[in-house]
Amino acid sequence: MDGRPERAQPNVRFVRRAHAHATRSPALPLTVTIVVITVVAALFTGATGSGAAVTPGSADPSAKRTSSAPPTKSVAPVPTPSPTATMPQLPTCRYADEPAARAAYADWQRTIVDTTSRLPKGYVPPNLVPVSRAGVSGGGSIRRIAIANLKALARAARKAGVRLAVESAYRSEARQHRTFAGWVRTSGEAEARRFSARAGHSEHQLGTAIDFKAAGGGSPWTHAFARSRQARWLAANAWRFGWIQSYPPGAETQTCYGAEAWHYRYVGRDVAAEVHDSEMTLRAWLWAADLQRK
Ligand code: DAL
Ligand code: ZN
Repeated sequence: MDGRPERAQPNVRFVRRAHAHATRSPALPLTVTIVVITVVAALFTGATGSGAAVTPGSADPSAKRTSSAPPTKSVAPVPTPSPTATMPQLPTCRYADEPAARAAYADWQRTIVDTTSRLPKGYVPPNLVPVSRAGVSGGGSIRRIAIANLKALARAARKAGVRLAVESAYRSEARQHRTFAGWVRTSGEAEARRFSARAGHSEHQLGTAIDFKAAGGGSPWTHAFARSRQARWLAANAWRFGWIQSYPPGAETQTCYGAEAWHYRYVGRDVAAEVHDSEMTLRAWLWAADLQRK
């Protein structure tokens, strides 16, 4: 490979995991889910933008990027019948600057921030505290509401012999602006948009997103993190502690971003369990939940 990850399969469904092990009944009643998803898809229909590009990256434009793509087989659609089997194909990703839905600080679990939706200017989440309070090494801050479950996640990982650290956490809008601009300088804007959010559009600005890495390791996007024990443990277990992988393999035609095995957003254990069981991407679940005013 030339340092870039493989392209993932286009035309995957709204669902995100081939290996999902749902243990609860679906989060939404079947008919409601199908109607809601159909409406969401209709909203996206006709959207324009680039699709299935996959490139790792995040905080540090100066970091040399090498492959960190997950194995292609991990992007297969769900193999067994489920409520999601009748869902429409993923919409094409889209770029816009529409005001984010549910942007109140108290609505942190359901705030929609993506390539379409932009957080308000001056958005600075309250009660940011160092991630070290959760007993995790690495720098940065997150909202205090996420600390207990970050601590629980890190403890469970350690028990399983998996040592995690934080590469990047909260970013102000100004910092996200610098980060994106740095990537534009090194990669060009079209390429940068495939792995870095424009200012106002990053989940890191919520103070509830973390880029994980291996303790003692380098930046996750430069060390084949996707195939590491840390990434595999997170993919299987993070949701139990309220953390959801925002950009899973196979969803780039929807999210605009390639798989980021390191990027997790805290949404609380209740919402995380629903998202996990729905087999939808976090983005699709949030849009559906917003339509349903859930
Ligand atoms: N890498 C993710 C998309 C971000 O920049 O927020
Ligand atoms: Zn990230």
